[in-house]
Amino acid sequence: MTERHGDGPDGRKPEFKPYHHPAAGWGAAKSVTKFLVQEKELVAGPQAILRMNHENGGFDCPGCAWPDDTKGLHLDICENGIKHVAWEMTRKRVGPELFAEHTVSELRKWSDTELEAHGRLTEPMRYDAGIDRYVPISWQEAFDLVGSTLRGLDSPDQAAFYTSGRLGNEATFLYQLWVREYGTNNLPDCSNMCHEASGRALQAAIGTGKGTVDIHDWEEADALFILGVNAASNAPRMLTALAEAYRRGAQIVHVNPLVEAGATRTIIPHDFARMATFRATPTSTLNLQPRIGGDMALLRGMAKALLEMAETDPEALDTEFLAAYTSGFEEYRAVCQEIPWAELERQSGLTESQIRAAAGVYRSAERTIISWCLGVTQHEHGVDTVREIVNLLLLRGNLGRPGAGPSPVRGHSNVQGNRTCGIDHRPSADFLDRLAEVCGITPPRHHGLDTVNTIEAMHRGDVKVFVGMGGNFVLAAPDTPYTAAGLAKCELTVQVSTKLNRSHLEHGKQALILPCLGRTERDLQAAGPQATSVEDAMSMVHLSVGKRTPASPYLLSEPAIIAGMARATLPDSATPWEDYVGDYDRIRDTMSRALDGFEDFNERVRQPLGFRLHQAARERVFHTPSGRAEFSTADVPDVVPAPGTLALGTMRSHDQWNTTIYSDNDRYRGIKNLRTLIFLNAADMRDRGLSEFDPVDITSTAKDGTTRSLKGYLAVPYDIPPGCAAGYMPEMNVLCAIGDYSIQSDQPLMKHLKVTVERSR
Ligand SMILES: Nc1nc2c(c(=O)[nH]1)N[C@H]1C(S)=C(S)[C@@H](COP(=O)(O)OP(=O)(O)OC[C@H]3O[C@@H](n4cnc5c(=O)[nH]c(N)nc54)[C@H](O)[C@@H]3O)O[C@H]1N2
Ligand SMILES: Nc1nc2c(c(=O)[nH]1)N[C@H]1C(S)=C(S)[C@@H](COP(=O)(O)OP(=O)(O)OC[C@H]3O[C@@H](n4cnc5c(=O)[nH]c(N)nc54)[C@H](O)[C@@H]3O)O[C@H]1N2
Ligand SMILES: [Mo]
Repeated sequence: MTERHGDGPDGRKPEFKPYHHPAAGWGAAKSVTKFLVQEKELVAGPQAILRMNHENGGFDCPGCAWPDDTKGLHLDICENGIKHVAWEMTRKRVGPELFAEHTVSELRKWSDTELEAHGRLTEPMRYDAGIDRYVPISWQEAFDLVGSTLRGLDSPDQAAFYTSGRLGNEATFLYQLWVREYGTNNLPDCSNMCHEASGRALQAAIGTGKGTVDIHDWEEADALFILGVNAASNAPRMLTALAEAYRRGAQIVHVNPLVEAGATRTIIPHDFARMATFRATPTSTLNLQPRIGGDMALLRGMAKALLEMAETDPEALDTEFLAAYTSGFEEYRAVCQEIPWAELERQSGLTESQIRAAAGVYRSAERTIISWCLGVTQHEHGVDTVREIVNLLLLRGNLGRPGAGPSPVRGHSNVQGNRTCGIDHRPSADFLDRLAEVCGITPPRHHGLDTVNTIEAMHRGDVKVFVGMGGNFVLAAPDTPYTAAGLAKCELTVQVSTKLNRSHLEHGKQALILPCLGRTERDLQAAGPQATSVEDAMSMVHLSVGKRTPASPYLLSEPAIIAGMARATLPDSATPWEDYVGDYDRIRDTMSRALDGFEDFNERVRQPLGFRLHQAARERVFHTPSGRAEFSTADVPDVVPAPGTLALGTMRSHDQWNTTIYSDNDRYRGIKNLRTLIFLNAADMRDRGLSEFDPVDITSTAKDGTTRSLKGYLAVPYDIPPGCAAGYMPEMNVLCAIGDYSIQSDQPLMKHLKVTVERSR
């Protein structure tokens, strides 16, 4: 399963040439054109793209969760959003013929890129073990198989229902309703690997699981701190916000072991004059390169420096805010004073003067936003670090006022909406009470399984049915062979998907592939064409309308597939499944009664830009035990690698969407034709006697002492702090042991694997 890219049999030579151009701009335009030609979408592609992110009537970009611009400009689309849309719109098809030609064992030998490159799935398929092939099955038979298998289990807790963050709000609501009416809270989701730490930290500190700022706040901030985000590749529309911030004189501090392209300069997509003259705008005023996991020490050091300033500078702290709205400030001040600078330097990998410089920027700004992504969350101490972000914001009252606050960069386009609409393996009692009252069901009260625990339960034989609503579970999850073996033990695995992927091939004893409509496609139901809603990373909820002819006449919408499975599982259900599918307004009516903040949902979601979900913390009302924003006093963790070992972070290349690999190139990092690589500091290369592209074996050691290896990866010298290394997900998930998850968030430690690297023998 650990395939090799780039340096493989096709003989294309890997290349590495550091990138010195601005992010976005013409390189991006060229790359898009090439991609559209490859997908044979040169005509339809651009037309569809012009409909993307339009208020009223367009569809939401299925790429990232960055909010749409607010000025009526619709050209602020990005290279990677276009690739993502074109990927869904491809003319290529995977029908029953392909499955008739190839056994599953044969398909397993294909690379992940090849699997998806064959195009869109067209019909429901069932695995036939006798001939090791997928064969066509009717929708009704497929639903009946799901229903009878689920009804045959000893307990509803023997099934787990995964969600990938693409699912629209209406389908999400129906999905969790089905699962809870059936009787379990086993709702693992991609968020368990993504921003679980952010949700838990923000909930504990300020009583909301989300960031509190919106896009207008980004336009008003005078300091932006961006931690652990590769903006140019993963949230490209953020580049526009950064460039605009730079032009109005804001300070922009990037904190990342790598200096990513988005932390240098960019060409703003809608700024034609500048595009035409190749004039770039800087997107950074300061870059800090901490060691992997060093963010918390940096943040604590900034707080320490600020508290020192406050001894002589009465304006350094917002003392009124601290007194009126927070709890635990004195304890926090004490831990900041106690920790010596030498320890902060050692743990952050930065010097005292660098940390003080960052604190100076923070002190000089009236309005500060701190933004972060996976570089902060996928660590043992991810929750503590996000809480430290809040601590720092609280010191200067940077919360609940314009231009200030915490702003996590969410991943999938609707991952935030999934949580809001009920995908949570630890639902609150209030949420369940209301669901019970409004929907007339008796939801289970005990907590369910998250991603890691679902995999463990498969191995114990406690989970026997797995349903994946989108995503590519086997590759996204840690410990790839272990996860595959868990799926293989299941009685039934069901994947609702748009394209063929590895999770269809690593399946249970029985298996179904259920193909669904994509977001760009027309969704016609009894009451006419339907729209679904999504929530962006800044809590704006708006409608998304697909217009294209579906990839195949046999596709069903996600709500229809969920309702079909639900009806077959719960024949006596009082839930009006068919009515809901006939007209999504009816789902929204129920949601408006069952969910906080969704009053008059149908009406408000039809406003031109949708609506923002109400958040008490934005008004300085904190739903925490103390009724105040709470400081935390966690210790700065020890993240310094043991002698001879390195801290390895896994990340995305520029040319990939999570488990979807478009090509073996990573333009902004200067890499061509290579994914099986490891970026290393020059000193660490020298210590090991390595030169560029020398093959190395990488061995990780898990918390339980077990080891896992990848062999023959190529070493690439890179500007990364000593003791740190980086490489690509999902290939490197082979190195991430199932037991290596954070005790704070249960998130796999995908940004901090403990490895040794040595020349391949
Ligand atoms: N084109 C595209 N867009 C995407 C995605 C995609 O795959 N492709 N994925 C989407 C999803 S689901 C998500 S969650 C987001 C992910 O967006 P990102 O969080 O940007 O994703 P990664 O590629 O994992 O990059 C993590 C960044 O953190 C840095 N980093 C690693 N370790 C540390 C550390 O200890 N401290 C700090 N400060 N930084 C560190 C890495 O150098 C890298 O720049 O993007 C979303 N958008
Ligand atoms: N090592 C390592 N591992 C990681 C990470 C990391 O940084 N490092 N990041 C983690 C993160 S942040 C995340 S979010 C997960 C991502 O985990 P997932 O969400 O599970 O994975 P994706 O690659 O986004 O899923 C791609 C598949 O979704 C299906 N799909 C696409 N569009 C649709 C649609 O509209 N409907 C349906 N039903 N299916 C669709 C297609 O079949 C496609 O093959 O990976 C995690 N894994
Ligand atoms: Mo994510």
